[in-house]
Amino acid sequence: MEFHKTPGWLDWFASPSIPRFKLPAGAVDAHCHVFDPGAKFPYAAERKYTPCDASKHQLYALRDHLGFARNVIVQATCHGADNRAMIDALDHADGRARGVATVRRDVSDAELRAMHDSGVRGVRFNFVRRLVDFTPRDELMEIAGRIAELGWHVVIYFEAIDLPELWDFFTALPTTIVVDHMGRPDVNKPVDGPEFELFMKFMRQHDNVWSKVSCPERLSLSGPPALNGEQNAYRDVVPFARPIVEAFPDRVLWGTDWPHPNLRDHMPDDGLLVDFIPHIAATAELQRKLLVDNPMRLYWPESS
Ligand code: 0GY
Repeated sequence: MEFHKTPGWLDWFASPSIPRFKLPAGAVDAHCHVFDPGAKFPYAAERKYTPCDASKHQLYALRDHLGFARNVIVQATCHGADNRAMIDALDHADGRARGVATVRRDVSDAELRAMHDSGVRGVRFNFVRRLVDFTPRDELMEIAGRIAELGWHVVIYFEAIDLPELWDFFTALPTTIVVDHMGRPDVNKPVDGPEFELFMKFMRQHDNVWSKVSCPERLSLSGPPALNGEQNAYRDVVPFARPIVEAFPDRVLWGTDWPHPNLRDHMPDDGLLVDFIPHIAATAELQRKLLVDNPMRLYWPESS
């Protein structure tokens, strides 16, 4: 079956710059996707978009180009609960990739065990309305209970405005919880306002909650790095990401989000995204925790 990407979507940046910021040895890109290709791994009927092809080989070439050692590949909504593209990428990573799957209530224990053997260590629950249809909370809670027994965690993706309504469900989850992209703060609102303060409280009060301080390109209104230097790169995201890194240095992760599905206005140069890291993690110690120690503890505990 042939698939055509959603009209108006940008392709991923084909020739990313070499980052000026040198990643610490063993750094993990803890949020990326594969779309390898639709003819081989068909997209879900219920998807809200069709991405462009982005193969595992291209992902691993980017990993090496940017200076990462490992990847965490996150199931994207356009694949629904068919995890084959992600698992195939894990199976071809020489142990250098772990995965986060999407499963439904009918997944069998044998399927979960096989995913574990391929390197899956979490499931993703998505609450972003433009990306997914509603899944009943009792189904998600049942899945969380089952994957907790495997030592997996739950990755949650939601928008800041929805946190009050999701709070009781999130705080009842029995696993480590990893929030995608800081719970998508609205960077137009004040960093000391009630919305972002609720997110900080969520992390402060629950030490099983981690955050990916990723995706400035999705959150920023001020935009990409100026051509004359990185000073202004996504500067409006810094006041949100930096306090998270500084307050919770042992519970933050970072990822490129390659190949950046769902972007229409601006496609980031992944090298410049890496150059954004020292703006939010200013010291070598914070950088090592963010990029090496934390993702290794969560995804490769046997080697950390
Ligand atoms: C992301 C963000 C997005 C898309 C998905 O699974 C997805 O479709 O994650 C988005 O559109 O914000 O994490 O890649």
